[in-house]
Amino acid sequence: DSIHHGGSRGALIVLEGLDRSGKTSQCSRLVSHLEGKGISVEAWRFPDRKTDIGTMISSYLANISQLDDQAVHLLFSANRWEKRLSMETKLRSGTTIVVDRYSYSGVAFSAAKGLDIEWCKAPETGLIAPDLVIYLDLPPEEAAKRGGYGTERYEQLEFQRNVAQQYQKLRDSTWKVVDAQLPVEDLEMQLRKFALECIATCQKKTISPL
Ligand code: DGP
Ligand code: NA
Ligand code: NA
Repeated sequence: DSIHHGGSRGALIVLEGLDRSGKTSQCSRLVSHLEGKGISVEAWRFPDRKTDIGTMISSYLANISQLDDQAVHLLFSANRWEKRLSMETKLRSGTTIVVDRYSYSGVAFSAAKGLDIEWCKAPETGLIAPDLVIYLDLPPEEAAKRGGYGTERYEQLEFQRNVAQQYQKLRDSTWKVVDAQLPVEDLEMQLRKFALECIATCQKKTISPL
């Protein structure tokens, strides 16, 4: 079921974790490091709030608009779908993409509201499968201590506990689970190692769908 036509390609590297697990800063550190090595790489994030769908998501997260749980789930998914083709084009052209959140956030955050987990996974089917998933593991209590949460909808301890449980269900043996309580530099070194290994080996693998 391959959608790859040969040649060297970039890797799709996904960072996942609870809010305040340090993903965003680790993503930019990793991208800077890879750039410094002369690797063609881009930093992406989901939700991508710059699109029309992303604007709807953003106002939902800010509690400016209210939406049905199922409707917003599908908006988050559509926000990944609207970027799928450009993602594939980038990867094929040899550019590695480091993405801050992906389908696993989609499933974990919606399932944490009580939506059926299989229903949550369904609209993600067919998106590009990551070559590497790195999970920044942080107890929700520790995340809450990190200067407190912001004001966005999901940034509450009880909800984040539930999200952590959903992530546990999604994890498989291919995920690299890293201790987000390590000093940032140590974390950074681990991420570099995993990313470089992935970039070197993914050349032999096809780009395939989730
Ligand atoms: P961020 O911009 O990474 O802080 O993400 C915004 C919030 O939205 C954060 O609490 C995680 C949540 N989120 C990210 N992706 C999804 C998704 O696909 N579905 C749902 N329900 N929530 C998501
Ligand atoms: Na957030
Ligand atoms: Na973030």
